[in-house]
Amino acid sequence: MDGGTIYALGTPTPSRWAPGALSVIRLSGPRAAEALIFLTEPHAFERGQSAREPALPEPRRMVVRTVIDPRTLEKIDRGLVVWFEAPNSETGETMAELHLHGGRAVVNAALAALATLGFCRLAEPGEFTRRAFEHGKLDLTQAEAIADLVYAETEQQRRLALDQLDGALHRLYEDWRTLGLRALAHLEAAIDFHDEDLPEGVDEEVRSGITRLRTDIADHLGDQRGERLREGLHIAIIGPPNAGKSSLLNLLARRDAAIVSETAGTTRDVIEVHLDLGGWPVVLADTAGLRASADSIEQEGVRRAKARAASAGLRLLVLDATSNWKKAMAELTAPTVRWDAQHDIVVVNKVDLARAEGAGVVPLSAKSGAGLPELLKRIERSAGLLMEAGAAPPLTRARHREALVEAEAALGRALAAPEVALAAEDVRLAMRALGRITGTVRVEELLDVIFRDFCIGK
Ligand SMILES: Nc1nc2c(ncn2[C@@H]2O[C@H](COP(=O)(O)OP(=O)(O)OP(=O)(O)O)[C@@H](O)[C@H]2O)c(=O)[nH]1
Ligand SMILES: [Mg+2]
Repeated sequence: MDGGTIYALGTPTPSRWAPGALSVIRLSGPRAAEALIFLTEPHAFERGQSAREPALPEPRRMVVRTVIDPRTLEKIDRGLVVWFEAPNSETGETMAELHLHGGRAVVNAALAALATLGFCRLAEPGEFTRRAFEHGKLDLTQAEAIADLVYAETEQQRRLALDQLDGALHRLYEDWRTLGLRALAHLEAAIDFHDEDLPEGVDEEVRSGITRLRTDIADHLGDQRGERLREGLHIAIIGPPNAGKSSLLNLLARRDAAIVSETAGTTRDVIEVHLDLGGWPVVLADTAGLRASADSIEQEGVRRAKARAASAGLRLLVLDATSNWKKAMAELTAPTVRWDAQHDIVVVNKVDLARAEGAGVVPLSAKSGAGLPELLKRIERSAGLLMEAGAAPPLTRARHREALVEAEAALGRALAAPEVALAAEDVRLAMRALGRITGTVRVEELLDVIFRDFCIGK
């Protein structure tokens, strides 16, 4: 990659069946404004350089122009164009945009016209965002937030991505780094001033600062909200055979995702569907009925059901109203399966056949749909409690987690270090790990991976 002028279609590639009303082509780089002149001023390209000055509209002001092929002077489309002067643009470079009609022929002709100029090239995936990072317009967490925003499917995912784009995570990690660097400065001062006899261990005040920082990082690591929001909250439907678990999955998914039958022990594998429940992204899993069985396949199903119950963020225990469901409830919750009384939900199904009352349980008929609104409300409430708790921005990526684990361990070593010089080295390592998250330290090897994440229409 070089610092030349690049261009790309910023909107999805129009297909024959679904052209868009609009397509936007973006340019970035030193000759972006020049390219704009050549595509909008007849004969400017032949005249060359001298055409630069007069024809440019005011920066940041959209104007209507006929877009032409600079060599043949063939008209391509009429659209809106705008340009931005460096460094006041998204990438920090001179940028231009062509807002054209969204047909395939229009877009192809405009892209071909740009290619004939000879001094700009198609951008690599993610190159615009990469340039914004390189010019200090974004840090790495914000660059990742752009990808998250583009891929956000639910309201809550969108909010999380937007907070991160606004710099919520950047501020958190940079504040920590500032605290760590301050502690490091103290440690280094101690080393410098005690040339001959180094003080043993770390000064009490610095020690408590490092301890607090380490605790904050550990708390942040224990917080699963962000990952749940990006990947979806895992909800496991569990319960005895034949209670209506698969029926409930199908009801929530609004399709026949799982087989329903009166034969107890129908479901064996874990069946997953992805849903949006009240703005929360959810991965809902139907599981095998929990019972002792001689059938080895069913035993494996029960093992998987328990494993899923243990790993899920939220559990729906489905019981059969026509059975002794209170007894089943007592038997099936902890220790048989993991149970979190504050968030997990007991559903008593088949209330069209038998009445069911009990504190906190949700009566339901998966057959008629009665009770579904109340169940949805309860799921949304639990999901909200699980994901919203706490004001600090949540951890969102495995990449961040890795660096934070490293930082936390290094701070732990610093606290146990027998000598100030060793402690300082560990604090320095911890700060380097934090710096890797935001991109404050050299991160070349990370960049390609991160920026490849988002490339619309590719
Ligand atoms: N009357 C009535 N029947 C229901 C209701 N929900 C499910 N059933 C019936 O109960 C039987 C079992 O339903 P499933 O959804 O397959 O139950 P399951 O819990 O997935 O069963 P396994 O996979 O065998 O563990 C089927 O015959 C359903 O039609 C309900 O609300 N009312
Ligand atoms: Mg089933």
